[in-house]
Amino acid sequence: MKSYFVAFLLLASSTSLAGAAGQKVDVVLNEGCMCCHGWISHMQAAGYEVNATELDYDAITARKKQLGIPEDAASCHTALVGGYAIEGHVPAALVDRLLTEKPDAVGLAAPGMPLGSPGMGADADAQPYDVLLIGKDGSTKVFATVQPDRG
Ligand SMILES: [Cu+2]
Repeated sequence: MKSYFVAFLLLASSTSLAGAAGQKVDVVLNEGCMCCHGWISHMQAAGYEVNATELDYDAITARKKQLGIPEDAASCHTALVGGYAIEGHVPAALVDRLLTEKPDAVGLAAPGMPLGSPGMGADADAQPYDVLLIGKDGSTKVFATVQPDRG
């Protein structure tokens, strides 16, 4: 029974890596953004290949606008994965889900910088936060409500 369970876990983890393997993530971030680098490490640990470019604030804001990310959904870094925009500290598992489901949409956003989100560190007071699906018309709806890392 025990070995069966371990085999199942190995299968489950290799399956989730297969979803991300070889997927390239292009991310733009502000110079010296520590939480952005935390998110990049999180994505790399999940099997994504990350290419990071440091830009100044205005250039990043312009990139968000160009990609169709609403101002009220904005966060720090902005990424592109498989044709989708990923704004802020979105968990890798939800990026996996997006790439599997392939909705007709701009992408995902974790607005602001939620405590306990990947790259933001654990926080005992962190509250659940919403990851939004951004529509091509600029509308947003909840894609998932995430339980934060409370440490
Ligand atoms: Cu951040």
